[in-house]
Amino acid sequence: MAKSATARAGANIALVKYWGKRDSRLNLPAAGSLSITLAGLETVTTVAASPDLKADELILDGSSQDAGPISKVLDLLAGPQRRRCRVDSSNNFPTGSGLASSASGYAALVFAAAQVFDCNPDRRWLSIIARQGSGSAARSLFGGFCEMRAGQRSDGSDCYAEALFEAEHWPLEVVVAVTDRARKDVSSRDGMNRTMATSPYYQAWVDTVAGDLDLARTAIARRDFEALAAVAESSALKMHASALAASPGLLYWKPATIACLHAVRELRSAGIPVFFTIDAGPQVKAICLPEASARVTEALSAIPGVVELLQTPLGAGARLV
Ligand code: 2P0
Repeated sequence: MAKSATARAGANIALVKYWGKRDSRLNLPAAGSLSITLAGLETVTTVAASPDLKADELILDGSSQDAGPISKVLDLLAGPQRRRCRVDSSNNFPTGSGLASSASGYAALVFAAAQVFDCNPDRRWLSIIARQGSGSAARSLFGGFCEMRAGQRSDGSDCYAEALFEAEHWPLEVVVAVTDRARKDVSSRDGMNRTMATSPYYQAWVDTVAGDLDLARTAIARRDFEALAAVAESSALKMHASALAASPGLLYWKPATIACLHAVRELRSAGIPVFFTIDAGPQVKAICLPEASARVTEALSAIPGVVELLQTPLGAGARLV
């Protein structure tokens, strides 16, 4: 008998970034991270287990892909003797271009698969499984504001994500300026491995993260926009500084990326509550208070090279459809 479930999960954007690992085999981050989950950038994934399948199959946005990475995660969830699955996953935003598709993808996968295999549905435990697919995926199990704990144990049992606040605590808006829809040349995983191995600034970057987490947690608890803006921009720029100093240097930005950063800074200087963050890709995420989103969208849409704008509030964690 085939058994299937469908789950949806939102992409998340880290305000305190994850960039580097203390264990690459178990995918344990070198430091914690803190993120917001987005309502409007979603992955919907159906997992169908069947005794007739000889191997797992993965269909991503309508085309067949190597199922190896998801097989590993399904084995962690339900053991290697589990039934094989057909996994059909689609994103409503560009895949693999610095918009956290692996995060929402693995979160939706483990959430749907836990239902199919009657596993423990505890989100903390699911985040430990999702992390082994993609570190940032642990955070997409949760909605609103989420923190990923680096943990200290070598088995990774204390390395999980947990909720800080639901989206309603502080209804921020996110405007994503897409400057390039192409898949990036260097994946996050390869980029952070290269940074760890070769950047003279890597350890300095890691050493600042715990302090940034304290600042960000406090700013969010107090809904202190200026304080959150300062720490989030600093975290993003430090992450990129460590990556730029790798060998060869990792340059994820396009000219329009930098133009967007200046535009966001100019808006904030003019009293508009907005700040930026950038992940391992050329897109700029502008985070603002809801009353500022029209102004932010207008300013970013005027920048040459911005090919698309996506606007979204914060959203809920992974859930069944
Ligand atoms: C983040 N990124 O905190 C950071 C900022 C990208 C830049 O987490 O190797 O795809 O699978 O654990 O999760 C992207 O890294 O890396 C990421 P793996 P992942 O959002």
